[in-house]
Amino acid sequence: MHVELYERIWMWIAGALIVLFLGVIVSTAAAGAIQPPSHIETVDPATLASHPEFSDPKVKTNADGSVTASIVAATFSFTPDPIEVPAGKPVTFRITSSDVIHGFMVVGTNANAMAIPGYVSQFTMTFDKPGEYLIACNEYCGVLHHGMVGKLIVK
Ligand SMILES: [Cu+2]
Repeated sequence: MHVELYERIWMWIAGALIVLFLGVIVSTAAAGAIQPPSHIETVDPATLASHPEFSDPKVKTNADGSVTASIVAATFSFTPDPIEVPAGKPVTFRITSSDVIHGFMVVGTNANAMAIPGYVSQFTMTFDKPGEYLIACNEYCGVLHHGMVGKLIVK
């Protein structure tokens, strides 16, 4: 079978790209780079009820004025709700799930993380504008997913 030179060149380029992309996937997986966003901390989702932090998830004020918000997502709500945080202070969100994968998104901000059973997703951000923000689950989690919302009050 005769294949034109340019056809052959493009076939080799396409083949090389496939090998490159597969190589990137395999190497990042092997290097352990595939993990929940920003944080590697595991927690047993089956024993959250007796966990020192997540059995009673709440907002705690630290000595330096910053705030740590521990949050548990479960079908189909977030605990605590509402979440009250101070304006202008760094808020560290620590989020996990007790059942399936949920999303935690503060609508209109950059706050967005997955709530993954077995892991603690953590990120820190500061809310400068006081007000009420909608928290939405943005990972499909079941029949009432569309109603899985919470409220963040910044004051
Ligand atoms: Cu959901």
